[in-house]
Amino acid sequence: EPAFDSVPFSSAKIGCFFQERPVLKNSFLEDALLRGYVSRHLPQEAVISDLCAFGGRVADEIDVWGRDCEVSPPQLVQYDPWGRRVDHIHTSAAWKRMKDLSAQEGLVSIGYERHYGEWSRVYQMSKLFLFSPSSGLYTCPLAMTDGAAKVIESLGISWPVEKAFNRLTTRKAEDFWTSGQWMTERQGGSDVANGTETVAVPQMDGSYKLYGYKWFTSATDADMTLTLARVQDASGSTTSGSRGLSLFYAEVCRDESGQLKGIEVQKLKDKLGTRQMPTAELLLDGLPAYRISVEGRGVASIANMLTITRIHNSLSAAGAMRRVVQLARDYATRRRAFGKLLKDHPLHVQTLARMEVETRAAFLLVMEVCRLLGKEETGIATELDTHLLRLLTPVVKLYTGKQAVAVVSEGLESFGGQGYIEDTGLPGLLRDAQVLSIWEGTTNVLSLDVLRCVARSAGMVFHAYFSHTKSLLAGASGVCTLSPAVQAVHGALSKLELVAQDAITKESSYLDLAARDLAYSLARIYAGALLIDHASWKGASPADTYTALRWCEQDLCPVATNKEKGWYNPGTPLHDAALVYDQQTH
Ligand code: UCC
Ligand code: FAD
Repeated sequence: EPAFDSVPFSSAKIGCFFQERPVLKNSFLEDALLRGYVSRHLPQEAVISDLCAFGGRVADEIDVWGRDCEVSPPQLVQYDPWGRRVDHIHTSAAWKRMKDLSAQEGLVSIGYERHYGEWSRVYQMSKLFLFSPSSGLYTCPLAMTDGAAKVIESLGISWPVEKAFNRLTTRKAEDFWTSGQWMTERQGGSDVANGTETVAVPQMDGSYKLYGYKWFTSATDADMTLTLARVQDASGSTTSGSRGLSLFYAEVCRDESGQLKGIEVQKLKDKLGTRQMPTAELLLDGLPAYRISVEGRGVASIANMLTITRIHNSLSAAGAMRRVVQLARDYATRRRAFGKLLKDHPLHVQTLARMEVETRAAFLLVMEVCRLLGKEETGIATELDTHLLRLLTPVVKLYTGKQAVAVVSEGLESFGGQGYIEDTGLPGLLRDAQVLSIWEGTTNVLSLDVLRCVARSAGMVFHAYFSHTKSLLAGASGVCTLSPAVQAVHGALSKLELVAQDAITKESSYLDLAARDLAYSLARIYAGALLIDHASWKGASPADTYTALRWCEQDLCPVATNKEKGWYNPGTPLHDAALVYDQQTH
């Protein structure tokens, strides 16, 4: 009989082999593209050392807090033991710590201090990019906080929002406020113009009281919010549609008896992901508020918030992709199958390489939008830059949101069964990615937004798009290793030009049907040009060139391909509907 010690399984010993876990390292040092991008555009020593230190802090300290946020989700206590309404949303200690950290690290304020001029947004967003996948979704309140600060700045920093602006953009943890963004009601989150029922009743002192039901309010532990409502006139009537909507600022605070002023928290939503963060349904029952837009300009005035939160959304998408790739490549150096490490299986590494290409493209798209935003905010944007920012914001949001789900899902598979196990922390990445294509405008709604901004600019956004893409390609004209990629993008641009013409003149009825493919084409072509541009920079690596070549091998202009196939012909919607609602019995 073998000696007890050599028996591999017993109640005292559950086998000899234990798989090493994937290790999260300093995400700044681990990310060649991020480091390259920052060295190229923002080589200041203070920035690089801050990002490096923060990357280390995220791995060594913050990531655990993020996990704590997931395992200790918020809870709503509606009543005290004696039956009095209290509406307390209890959040974890880790969630609260994230708030302090966010202020101290300047995760919002960097964008407003503007110490690095036009590159301040790139700096801020690079830091958020490192933070995002470990933040326990604290990036959600930060996105709305940033968006609210942007709206206030654009409308003018004066009473009654001056104090709020200072608090939203402070580095002092004790003063820092976060903001909500309450736009969605029961009837519509996309169609805000028809879905908003909330009314604003004017008060003698010029303020308002809001009455309505906000169906989705995220990070509801916020200190203030921006929200939409319809002003009631003296006869009690309101104006319907978008023209009836105005923008309001409200503080979320309690009266002397401890009750929320004018708000009842009806419930916390039970969500697929984003569980770290409270998302509530709120009854507004006389919420004191100030109108901060011109009457009837609510949607146009909150659009600045949408721009910022959509950029944050894109950043989170790219950040989730980067995180799963970093963990997957580390794991491939620790896990063996069929006699060798996963990293030595070419098919596995091919899979990781494809994820890496997607991640790099997403990163450059996001940083491009941040670059343009930075120019706009420092007053040096050309007309072309402004048009490009308007066009690319929804394009990048919708594209990266979708790709994040695909890449993170693939990433989970690279851990095998462990990718499906909750306490590894991996499944949460996928759950949280799924929301990125829903909130802040769904894929289709943003695709239609692209069409609208093309039509409303009389084609100027396309002019900006084509001329900037071509100028990026021109910079790489002497680099022969990149020429297949350059040719591919040129070819795709020529095809796109035909569809663009239709979109500008609005003469073609197929455009709505082509909207999603058009947006994808805009994203893929632009990402191709950015990858080429980055690969032609003097500090670029062979991996940068390889990424550009690989990216440009795909169909860069699916809208032209599908148009040629007849997918947008007038009969197609009927066929689609017949397929979707097929009732044929056999
Ligand atoms: O979902 C939410 C989540 C909160 C959590 C935060 C997460 C952040 C990321 C964190 C990562 C971890 S908050 C709710 C978000 N809701 C949406 O995104 C709404 C989606 N629906 C749309 O975007 C629609 O297209 C609407 C609501 C904007 C359509 O409204 P209208 O009123 O029908 O549209 P109009 O008439 O076209 O636009 C009214 C005005 C126009 O200005 P004028 O009158 O000057 O021409 C438009 O040009 O608003 C202007 N406008 C815009 N301007 C509309 N959209 C934009 C835009 N995107 N940029 C600039
Ligand atoms: P609908 O508008 O009903 O859309 C349903 C489907 O129809 C989608 O696939 C959409 O793409 C499609 N569709 C709609 N219109 C068209 C069209 N014209 N053409 C083609 N397709 C179309 N909102 C806030 O205001 N504040 C928050 O803090 C907030 N937090 C949220 C948190 C979470 C976790 C979630 C999931 C949502 C949150 N939302 C918030 C709401 C979110 O913004 C909306 O759910 C979203 O904008 C979609 O609106 P909807 O739910 O009404 O969907």
